[in-house]
Amino acid sequence: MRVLLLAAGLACVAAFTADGATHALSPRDVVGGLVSPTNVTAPRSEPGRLYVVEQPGRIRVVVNGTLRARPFLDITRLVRSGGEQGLLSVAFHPDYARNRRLYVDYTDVSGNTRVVEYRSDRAGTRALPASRRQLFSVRQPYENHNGGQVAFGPDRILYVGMGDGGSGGDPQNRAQNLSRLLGKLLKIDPLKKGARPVIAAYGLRNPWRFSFDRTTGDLWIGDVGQDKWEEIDWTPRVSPGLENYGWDVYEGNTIYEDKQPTPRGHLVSPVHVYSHDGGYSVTGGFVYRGTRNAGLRGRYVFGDYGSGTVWSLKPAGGKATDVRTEAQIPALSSFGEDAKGELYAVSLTGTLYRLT
Ligand SMILES: [Ca+2]
Ligand SMILES: [Ca+2]
Repeated sequence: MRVLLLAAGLACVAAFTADGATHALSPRDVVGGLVSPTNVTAPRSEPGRLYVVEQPGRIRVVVNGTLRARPFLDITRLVRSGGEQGLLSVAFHPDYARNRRLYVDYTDVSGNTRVVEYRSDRAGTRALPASRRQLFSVRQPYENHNGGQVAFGPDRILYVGMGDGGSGGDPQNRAQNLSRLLGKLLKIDPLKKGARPVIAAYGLRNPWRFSFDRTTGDLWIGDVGQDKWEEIDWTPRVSPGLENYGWDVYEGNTIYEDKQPTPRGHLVSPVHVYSHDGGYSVTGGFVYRGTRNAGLRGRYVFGDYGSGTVWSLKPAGGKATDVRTEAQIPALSSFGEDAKGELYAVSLTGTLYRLT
């Protein structure tokens, strides 16, 4: 669905799509021709640069809007790619400018999840294959629901989203099982030698994308639903910990399996849900903290891979209010922030967009 600009040169540009809804955002192409991009991000120390993850196993660099020919990292020979498998995200250490450490999450050639550290050269032009250091791996029983997001929290710890392992309905009930790493949000201090991942939260089905608000430190998770409900989970930075987001007892706010949730930590209901009338696979996004889009400040921007709809909502007193349709982006695989907090998105069809 093509977004048509009303008129150029207006101070406030609104747009309409074929469905007739008013949209506040107009995604602008930055670069095309990417190979199945799954993620976009940047270290805080590098304004003007974006790092785009390509599902087959490459990280590409966009410098001031121009795609560099040479990949930053190429691990295609280590990666099984296709469907929900592949190189799924990258996270730069908060001290990347000094320590040159970055972390990737990918599906290996046997279909299992690996979280691995690389370091870049001093100039930051490429990641060094020989610097590879595996933090941990998790065996995957099915091809789908691999999670795949890595991101640093405000505590400078690396968080890793793990899906429930796949198939449908979490057949081995792993998401509620605290002795399994599937269906969890894990955390690990990557600078601590020999550290093992620990469970930060559980009851997740497939937290494909999650983020931390760069201003408040709050955690936002888009957890992909089963048959009926897509959900957004919100957890304030100051929280008791060990949140149970409900799956597979609950899908969204409705009972999915008739059983009791695991009585550990505390049960958290989604802050927002939408039914499969609005899509079928939520792509969690970011609270906008940039400066260019005044109307978006402080709003959480998210979307749906299936319908391509981008929405935003206003967090207020622990509730999601004023849900607004913002744009359409086909095959919306990820949102991402640049160093200054401006928002971008990638389509699996190969385009990087700036949200403006
Ligand atoms: Ca189950
Ligand atoms: Ca849930």
